[in-house]
Amino acid sequence: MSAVLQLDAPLRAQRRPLPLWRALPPSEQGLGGLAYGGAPGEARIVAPVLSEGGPQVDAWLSEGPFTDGRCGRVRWRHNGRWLFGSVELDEAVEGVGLESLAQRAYGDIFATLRETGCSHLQRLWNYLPRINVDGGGLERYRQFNSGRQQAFLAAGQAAFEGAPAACAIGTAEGPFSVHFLAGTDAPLPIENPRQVPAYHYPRTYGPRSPTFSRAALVPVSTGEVALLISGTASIVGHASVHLGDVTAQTRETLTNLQAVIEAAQARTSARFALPDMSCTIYVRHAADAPVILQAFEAAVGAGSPAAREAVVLQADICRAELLVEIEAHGVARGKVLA
Ligand code: 3EB
Repeated sequence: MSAVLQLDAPLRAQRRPLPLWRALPPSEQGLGGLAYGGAPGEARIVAPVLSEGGPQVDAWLSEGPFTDGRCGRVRWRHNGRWLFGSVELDEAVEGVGLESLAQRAYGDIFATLRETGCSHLQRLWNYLPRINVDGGGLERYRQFNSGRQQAFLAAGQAAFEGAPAACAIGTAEGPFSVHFLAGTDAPLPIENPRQVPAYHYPRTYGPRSPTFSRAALVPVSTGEVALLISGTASIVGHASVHLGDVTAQTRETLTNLQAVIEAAQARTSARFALPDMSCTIYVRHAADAPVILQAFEAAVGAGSPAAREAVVLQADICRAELLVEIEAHGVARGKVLA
């Protein structure tokens, strides 16, 4: 296949059960997949899967041929237009804390972007063991934020406006891992008017602010646009709201998702609706899953694609008081507006 064709290669997302995906030959596994409930050797998300369908994969598909490679600790696959990569680091093996770990991981990620020509991050997924635990005077999530922002600045990457869409989730076990989707073209970052941009959170949330935008619009083929929505929680302005009330937190999260979708609508002719999107729901306490799902289904409709395909995971959220976080992605016909 010629390089010209690869530059037009479309990007598609497909969610399917992990056993089905594992049975595919590597040539049909696309760029790669995030394996919720996966095993070592996969881009695994080490979190108990609470949804009925069991472990699932979010596969990111494009046209081959693909090239596989490594850059530092990053393992990647690309086709010249799109790239999916993963880096997993074990603190015990590396012998450094999360701040340095994040700097190493992101340093290798930025080297990968430079080496492959897929220079623009579209979406990042961060998984941190014991995210809310104190790491010697600073919460581990805040240590991660310090290392991440410093790595962005050191690489000359946009650490504030223009930061990529992301999530940062806590796991009980497993390595520190970052998975990422990159491409040759810059996405259009989207903010939520109900929330202070995370990269402008005040110092009370840690010495360096988180580095992410609320969502990204990504042209994925001629006439198709993806909306990639970052992890979204019960935060208004910069404050966590509805402390201790899991139903109210879920509703506020859904209101935030709706607000992000509306903000994105102003920048694209594509029409997005949460009931048609692939959602991942992170639940701090497994016992809360039924009420969270009830509020979620009340919003998207019990029979909707979003309700049928939602992946529910037991995991920690980046602020100790947050009980739920939801992320979503979808594709629709249209263009990103200039
Ligand atoms: C928030 O809105 C909730 O640090 O990359 C959501 C999405 C959150 C991404 C990140 C954190 C991150 O601040 C937490």
